[in-house]
Amino acid sequence: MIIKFKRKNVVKLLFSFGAAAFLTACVNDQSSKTYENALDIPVSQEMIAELTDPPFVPTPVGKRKAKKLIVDLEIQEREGEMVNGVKYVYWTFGGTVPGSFIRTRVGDEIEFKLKNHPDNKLPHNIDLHAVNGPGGGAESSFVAPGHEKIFSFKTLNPGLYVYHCATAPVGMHIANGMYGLILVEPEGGLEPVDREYYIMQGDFYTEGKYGERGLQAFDMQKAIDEKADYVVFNGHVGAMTGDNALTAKVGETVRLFVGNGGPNLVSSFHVIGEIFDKVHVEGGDLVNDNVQTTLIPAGGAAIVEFKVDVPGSFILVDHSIFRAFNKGALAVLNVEGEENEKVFAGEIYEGIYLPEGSVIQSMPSLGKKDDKKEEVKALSFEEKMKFGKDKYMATCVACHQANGQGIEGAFPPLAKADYLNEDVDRAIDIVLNGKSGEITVNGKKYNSVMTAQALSDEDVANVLTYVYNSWGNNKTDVTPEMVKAVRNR
Ligand code: HEC
Ligand SMILES: [Cu+2]
Repeated sequence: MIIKFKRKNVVKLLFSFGAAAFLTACVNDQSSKTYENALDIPVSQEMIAELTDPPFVPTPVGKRKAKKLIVDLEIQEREGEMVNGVKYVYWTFGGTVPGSFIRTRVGDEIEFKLKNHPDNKLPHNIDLHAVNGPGGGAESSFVAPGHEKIFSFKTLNPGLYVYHCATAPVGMHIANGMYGLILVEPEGGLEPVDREYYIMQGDFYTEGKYGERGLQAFDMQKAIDEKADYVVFNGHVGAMTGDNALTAKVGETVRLFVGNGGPNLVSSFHVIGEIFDKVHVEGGDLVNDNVQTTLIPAGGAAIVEFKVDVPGSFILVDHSIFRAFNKGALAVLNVEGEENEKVFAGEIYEGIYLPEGSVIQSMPSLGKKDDKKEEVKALSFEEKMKFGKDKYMATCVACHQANGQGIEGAFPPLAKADYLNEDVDRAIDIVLNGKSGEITVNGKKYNSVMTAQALSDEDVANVLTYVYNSWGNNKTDVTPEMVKAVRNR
């Protein structure tokens, strides 16, 4: 069963890299000699594998010959932050979720050393999908805290593979973040590109619901029911937004190594405003061109490549879209450079179109807005903050994000926002009636649409009181009377 790597596959692969790569590979390098069977590829010398934290990947293998590659990976159980104020104990390969990226080439002989840090509480192991052998190495690598295990394997099949912990209860180990990617490059390496990044989706199950503060324990029942509270890229909400956004320049080709650790959900991976020029489907040899959204199974991966033609913020999402805007499956790629109006001309005309008297669409109203029971007793400031936060986490967070930081180019910030702090009646009006057209917030322009939020006067007062009393804003206390006054203007 091991003889899977046939010469015709190697040749086909080389051809798919284009004539230039093929010629250089064949003309000037002995190492490009192809073997009937990857098992016959000789290894010379030893090398310590470079391991990287997401979203970065190690140096490409290029034309290096097959080697004995030493991978030294340490399991760490450590507390991290899922989203602002929400703590979670992650179990990790190398201290990050996903675990360290491992980059190899076909024919490498991997000597895999797995260490379980003495401070850890549990035994763990590793199942690498790149292994041909029982359990993908799971049995041979089972290791207790304060111990280490060494096993070895030869990489026979090029491709992008998931690795994960396979210690019982397997689902729980994966749900706590124990997964990562191992790349096996083909003979001669993948075609060079300008930027490469490492992204991995995972679903998380916590006792509290999304955004509920404090240390959150893993919730087994929610995991069994597949009711994820968080669906995120790279272990937590906002791992690649704001200052941590991915970057590229106009004209560059970007390659994303995208994996899905699960444990449960499959990913409909999509980049808003981009088309994948190439997708290495399921991380294998098959290359599909011109793809909008690619499906990445739990325990699977894909390599996607695209050239960025225009500047802007491109949003990476799981297009099962509530996961993106309500559970965290959202990352940002910021592209800098010259505009190109031939590719995209932005807004070229705006006129008035009023079929039913309103340009701004309303969210469907769920209840009656003017409940008679309104005149109960006024809420204390603490109650307003609490209800306001709940409302914020249920309604506004999708766009303005958990810390009110917004998303550059798409959703303006509410944290330390000059626009917000300037005029409370205007802010109330925006929440009641929505907003479109260009505005400038903290020196950055936004030109988008916020839909009217169908909230009662009290809800608007609470949510804005929460916003004004968080993240460095001016501490305005917004009352239902103020909201009513704006509503009746
Ligand atoms: C569907 C996405 C979306 C949701 C949900 C949303 N907003 Fe907005 N919001 C926007 C956009 C887009 C703008 C900018 C509109 C423009 O460009 O004219 C905006 C602008 C604002 C502004 C003025 C700009 C600033 O930064 O101060 C305030 C205040 C605001 N929103 C508050 C809220 C509050 C409070 C909620 C929840 C009750 C909310 N928004 C929900 C998308 C959203
Ligand atoms: Cu484990």
